[in-house]
Amino acid sequence: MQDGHASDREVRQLTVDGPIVPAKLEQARSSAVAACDAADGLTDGIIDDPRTCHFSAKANICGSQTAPATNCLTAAEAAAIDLIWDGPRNAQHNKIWFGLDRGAAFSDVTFFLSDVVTHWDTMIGTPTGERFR
Ligand SMILES: [Ca+2]
Repeated sequence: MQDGHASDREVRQLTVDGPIVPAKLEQARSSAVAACDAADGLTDGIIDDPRTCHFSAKANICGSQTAPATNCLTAAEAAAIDLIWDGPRNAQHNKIWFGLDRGAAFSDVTFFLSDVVTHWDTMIGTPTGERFR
């Protein structure tokens, strides 16, 4: 990984080739909500403006002080989740699609992991499964 961003191959290795179990994804999601929920002035389980939430999954790495009691992450898993939240970038590290909002369920973006990640640099997947360059 160079300057904080992963290549197509690295992202694929972190996600598709080594899937993160759903319980860990859900823990990362709820940790992000716990960290950012109150920032909008109302603790209601909803992050009003996810763009203002900069929670990093690295806080959930096993053994760290901020790690959850269960479903903590390896460093590679945390890096992969942060990349999913950040969104895909091309070889020049420019964003080519939006990331997943922190607080949104990872199950909503199965297409994202299976299609977009495997063709990170050249293809963009849409929620309807259409593809275009
Ligand atoms: Ca809130």
